[in-house]
Amino acid sequence: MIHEKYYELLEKQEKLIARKNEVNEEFYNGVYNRYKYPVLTRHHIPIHWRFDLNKETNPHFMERLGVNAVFNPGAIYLNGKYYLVVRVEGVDRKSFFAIAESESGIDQFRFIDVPLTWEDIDKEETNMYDMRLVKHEDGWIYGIYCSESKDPNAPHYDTSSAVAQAALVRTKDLKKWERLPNIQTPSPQQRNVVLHPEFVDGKYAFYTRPQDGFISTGTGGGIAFGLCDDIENPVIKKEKVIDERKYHTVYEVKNGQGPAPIKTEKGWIHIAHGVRNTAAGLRYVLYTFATSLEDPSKVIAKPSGHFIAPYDDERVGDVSNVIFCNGAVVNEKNEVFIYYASSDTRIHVATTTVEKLVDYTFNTPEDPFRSLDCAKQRIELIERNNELLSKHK
Ligand code: M1P
Repeated sequence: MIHEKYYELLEKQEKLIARKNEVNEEFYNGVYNRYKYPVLTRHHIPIHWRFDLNKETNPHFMERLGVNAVFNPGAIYLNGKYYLVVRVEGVDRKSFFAIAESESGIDQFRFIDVPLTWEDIDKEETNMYDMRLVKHEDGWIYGIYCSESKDPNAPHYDTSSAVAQAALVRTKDLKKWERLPNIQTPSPQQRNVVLHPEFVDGKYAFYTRPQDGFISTGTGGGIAFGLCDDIENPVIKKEKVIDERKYHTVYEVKNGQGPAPIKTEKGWIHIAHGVRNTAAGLRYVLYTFATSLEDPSKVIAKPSGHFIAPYDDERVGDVSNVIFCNGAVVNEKNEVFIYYASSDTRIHVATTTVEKLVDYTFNTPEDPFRSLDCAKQRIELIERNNELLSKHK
């Protein structure tokens, strides 16, 4: 017999899922819209994924397998629908992947089927997260995710040190997934690895993030580019850093490619995250840059500062002051949906257009890297505006 509490919770959840989202009119920057509500929270996880519905085995209707957070989704636009491969973190701290679907891309996301699994080829893999979904021109949809295991070289008393590697899966229909071997690179650890959607010089091309520590990138860091001959046995022999960390920028401590870059007439637009240190800990923001259509390892434009930073309630969560993005899609109207998570807790969307992303990325001034030069940059803008204003008095 089904517990009556189930129907009560279901009704409440259906109201939450059906709720229409609205542009947050208090926020304006001309670049993108923010929305009033997150698109997914842990309250969207189906009730039967968390509770045993049977009144006999669960008389108090207790949550048996709780969910702590939903964040950092990969995204894809397929057959007119928006799909997120969401990082779902159980209360046991382990993350797994689950798919949520929406008709609009801004609201009414609903988890479908069951959480994703595939062949278990690595018994040391303990945690998995942050999938980048890439529709490659070879016809497959690839998922590149972070596969985390305990550091085998850590002394026995160290129960925290971990190793991060880039794992690879692929699918044609988001239902049946094939697990391919982990991607090998010259770096001891990898996170934020992303497949470029097109062949480059006839090879598979990846953006990587060389790092020699699990949290700190150590002597590594920066967004790198590398080629791979065989996707079924993925080895990247050479990583070339194309977007470095730099002192006193929003990407001073570390950075990482977000979703696969978006192709436009002027270049590939990249959305990345940058991290800096503060007295309150690390602060994660998003920034953009563009690479050349002829050579996607060549940066040709880079606006200064952040593109999306934690705003209002987004600042607070399990890991506060974090905005992270590994999923964005473009629909047939050239509308762009950027799925970002705030503070490792919930998922939001920001919408813009390809035209606006290009304008922002190519026409926002570059970072002059020094305060006095920043002040001069701003004075130039003010003076140009004052001249215009005086003509229109
Ligand atoms: O907690 C913030 C983010 O930290 C990591 O990002 P990075 O690899 O750049 O340090 C990831 O674990 C990410 O999932 C997380 O949101």
